[in-house]
Amino acid sequence: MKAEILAVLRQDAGYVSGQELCNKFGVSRTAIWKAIKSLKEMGYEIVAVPNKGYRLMGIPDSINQIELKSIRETNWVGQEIIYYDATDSTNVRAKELAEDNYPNGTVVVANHQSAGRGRRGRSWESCRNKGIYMSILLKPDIHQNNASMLTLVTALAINNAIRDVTGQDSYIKWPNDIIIDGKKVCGILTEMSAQFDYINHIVIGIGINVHRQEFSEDVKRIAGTIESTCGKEIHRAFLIEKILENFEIYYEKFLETEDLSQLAKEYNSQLINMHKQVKVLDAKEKIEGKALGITERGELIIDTWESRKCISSGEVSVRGIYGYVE
Ligand code: BT5
Repeated sequence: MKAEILAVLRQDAGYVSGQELCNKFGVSRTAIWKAIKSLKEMGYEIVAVPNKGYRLMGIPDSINQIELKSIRETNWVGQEIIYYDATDSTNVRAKELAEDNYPNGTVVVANHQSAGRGRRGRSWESCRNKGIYMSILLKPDIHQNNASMLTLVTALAINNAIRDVTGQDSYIKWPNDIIIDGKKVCGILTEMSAQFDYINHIVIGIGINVHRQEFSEDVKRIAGTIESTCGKEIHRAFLIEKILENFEIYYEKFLETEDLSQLAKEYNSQLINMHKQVKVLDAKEKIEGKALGITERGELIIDTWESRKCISSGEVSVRGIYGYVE
């Protein structure tokens, strides 16, 4: 009921009477009072004025179920939200939930990860209270060869959400980063469990550096935070909600064709590598050239001296010739 009370208080800029809340939820005044007390203990500033009622004056930067449910406007993503104050990795938790038959669209969110994961066994620094660490569980009926495109679909959803919430320019670095001011502020890790001809589930892990924080020596060079460049405070739950809303839209477009034919143009307009010299790391052969955007299958087109090559996103990374981006 706490999420529902919050939602009502949020809708109304003025006071909401205790009686109105009792009637709405069919509970006693004491039950409402207790729920309000508990919300206050969670950091919500709620004033109570006799004969007027309750009014929401301030919200904490929480990303728990109650906060997320109270602002939820999605149709199916995040109908089930599992929150951890701390866990090892939200991707690991989401995979367990998949085994326990949690539904398509379940979202796992954590305020801290002790063993956040990147691709190829790399790690993801997950500072407590500073970032967003979350995973979306999907059970799509698609061909498994098409699953890697979901990283790009997610990048597009996140990039638009960041632009929307912060009002600043952010860009996609193919295939799985979001970049602001030359720094990586977000990474995506897509993992799949599949049979020979059938996908059991896909977990899309998203890590975003939101508030200013200290990174380790290793990561400092490339990592940045959203807040350090946008000059305003970001409420993490709002950003999560925007990402989930966008994800629903882009994912549904992807499902219509099982490729990026409807999304490639928009993706290319937000691609930081566009028309820049890049080199491909972790690939079998050395590839260097000018990036020309993505194909409808999400491959990066690179114009090398000899030919045009299409690189699949799978496990490779790209870098600028001199640094992480340029
Ligand atoms: C990624 O891998 O960028 C995917 C990161 C996905 C993290 C999310 S958090 C929620 C979910 N649960 C998980 O356990 N993981 C997902 P990759 O492209 O391999 O980049 C990893 C590299 O980024 C590291 O080797 C570092 O160099 C750098 N890095 C680590 N932590 C970072 C951070 N907080 N911000 C920016 N860069 C970071």
